[in-house]
Amino acid sequence: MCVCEDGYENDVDGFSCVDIDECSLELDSCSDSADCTNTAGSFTCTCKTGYSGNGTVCVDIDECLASPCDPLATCSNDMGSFTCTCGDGFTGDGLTCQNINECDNSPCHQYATCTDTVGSYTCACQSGFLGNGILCFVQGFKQTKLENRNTE
Ligand SMILES: [Ca+2]
Ligand SMILES: [Ca+2]
Repeated sequence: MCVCEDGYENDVDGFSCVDIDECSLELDSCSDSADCTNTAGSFTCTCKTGYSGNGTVCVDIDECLASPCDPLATCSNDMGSFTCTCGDGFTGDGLTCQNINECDNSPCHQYATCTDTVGSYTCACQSGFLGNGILCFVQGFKQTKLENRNTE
């Protein structure tokens, strides 16, 4: 039998030494958040993407500190990653957010004019009509009738 150096073990014939694959045998000391790479006589640990450290100890990187999202999005830090979410009234992947034109979906009353705004929209009854833009009625239309309609 040969006496093998650290990181090697006797081959089945007992006359030569072969590398120990610490990674596949789970003899490594890598962090759960690191990738283990077998090398001749040893192994290396490299923190996974989204983590920093020496490979034995890996800690999550708080990517939000670097403000990676669109200014109109909120950033939430996750283990090994992060998420950007566009704010209300905006659409996109969070890295970039665009204003939604709500008027495309005709959210206002048929007798109202819709105006898209950044992050929102407004409804205004056309001239000759009263109301809040979501509901418009002809001037002189009986208020009681309108209230009845709302409660139906
Ligand atoms: Ca090895
Ligand atoms: Ca993170």
